[in-house]
Amino acid sequence: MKKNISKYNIHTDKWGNLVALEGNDLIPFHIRRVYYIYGVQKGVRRGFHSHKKLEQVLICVHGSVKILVKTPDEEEIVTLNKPNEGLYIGPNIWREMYDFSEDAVLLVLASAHYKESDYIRKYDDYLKYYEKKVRGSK
Ligand code: T46
Repeated sequence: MKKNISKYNIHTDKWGNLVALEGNDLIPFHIRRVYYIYGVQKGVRRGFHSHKKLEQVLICVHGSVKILVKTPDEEEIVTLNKPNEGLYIGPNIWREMYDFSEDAVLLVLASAHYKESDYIRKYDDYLKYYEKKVRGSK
């Protein structure tokens, strides 16, 4: 599964903390879009899709959230609750985000502009796409 968790350096001084992220370096792609999700109500589950090409790094800069990442072969639940920890999610991985704390702010760095045609939003379509494009190309 093309995903991994990175810990970023925190610059701490008497004035507080600073985390710096640079594209093509700590973030393994050129950052073309930044968005953030917050104010998610208790019990809400988001995501339910995969991307054909998009690469992203998810950082919960405040609060906590759980991320389910899965392929037809494996699945894992990652808890993000540190502002210096990023979860990289590559293409062709199904994701769901849930258990947002009330104060959660989920920051996302993305490798491309928003493009609906890059999404696969139905799980059945994802399974078919995965068989054909991912397994089929191995
Ligand atoms: C992902 C997870 C982690 C835009 O207009 N521009 C944007 O850049 C994004 C991300 C969304 N939108 C619109 C599209 C929908 O009308 O905002 C609405 C909510 O988007 P969506 O339902 O896709 O949100 P999530 O939380 O399910 O998923 C988002 C990202 O879309 C997705 O790429 O991996 O966060």
